Amino acid sequence: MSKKVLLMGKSGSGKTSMRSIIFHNYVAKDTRRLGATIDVENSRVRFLGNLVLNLWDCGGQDMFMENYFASQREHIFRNVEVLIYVFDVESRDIEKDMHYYQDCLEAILVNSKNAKVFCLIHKMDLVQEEMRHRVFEARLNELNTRSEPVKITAFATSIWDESLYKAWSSIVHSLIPNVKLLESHLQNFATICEADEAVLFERTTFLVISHCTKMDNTDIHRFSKISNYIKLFKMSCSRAQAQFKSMEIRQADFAAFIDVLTANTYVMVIMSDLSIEPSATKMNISVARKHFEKLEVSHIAR
Ligand SMILES: Nc1nc2c(ncn2[C@@H]2O[C@H](COP(=O)(O)OP(=O)(O)OP(=O)(O)O)[C@@H](O)[C@H]2O)c(=O)[nH]1
Ligand SMILES: [Mg+2]
Repeated sequence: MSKKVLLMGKSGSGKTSMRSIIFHNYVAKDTRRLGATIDVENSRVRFLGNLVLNLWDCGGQDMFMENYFASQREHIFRNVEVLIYVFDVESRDIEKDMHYYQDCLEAILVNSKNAKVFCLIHKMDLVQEEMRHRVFEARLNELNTRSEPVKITAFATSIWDESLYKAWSSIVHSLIPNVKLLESHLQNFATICEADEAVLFERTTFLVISHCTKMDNTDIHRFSKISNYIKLFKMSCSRAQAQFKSMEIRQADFAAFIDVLTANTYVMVIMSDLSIEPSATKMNISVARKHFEKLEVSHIAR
């Protein structure tokens, strides 16, 4: 099952950078070497079970954009599941960006009317920290108005922090069929383990697929931070010719376990009841593997 994901936005807005970081193991500074994308670069990324993301990274230079709306219109805009439109927050020609964006929505409405639309206000690191919220809200308001009648989901992102993982986890989440079923099984698993929290990550990207939480936690960005840190750690391991398999962290008030769950996922289990032996938690993860493998193959990837 292949899902077409269009990545669009003006040249230099950061599309190939984010794709390279999330799906091709780049670190942020490597993206400075990227050249402009010529026409469309297609990449297929295997996800859960049979789910394959078919990413269309569309070069944003004017001559390519004009082509997408004219001679390549149907080819580009049909069968789209998700449109991700990337805006450079520092762009000096917002009117032109909006003009292309609206042309794009128009083409989507005709050719893929059920496509979900995500807007990323990108390069947020270039905006002063105390201004970010205000700048984002203003852009979001304008985008909501300009997108009518399409309902959009927007994120403030930067390749220099975990915000990129938050946005892409949400995008990927929207593409997984039967994600609610997966969530309910993860919930059961957490209850059986007596865990405070259980999180499912995709194995290569470390994007969050599903999570369940028993208690309030003050850091709402914790999952995307973990995605970011573990992905970087995995990459350091492979540079040292080692392979990341699992991790256990023990503090005075909690223990965290990260381990392989299925061929496509890792699970993280957070325990605050430290009277529960670590070996019991590891055993629970181990016996859950078969169940989640089956679930993934038979239900999730349908
Ligand atoms: N400061 C900052 N720079 C970024 C960010 N994301 C990407 N960049 C930089 O922006 C430049 C252009 O990025 P690309 O990813 O090549 O842009 P693109 O949207 O693919 O451009 P086209 O292929 O021409 O459409 C690179 O030098 C990146 O390092 C970000 O979040 N913050
Ligand atoms: Mg590019």
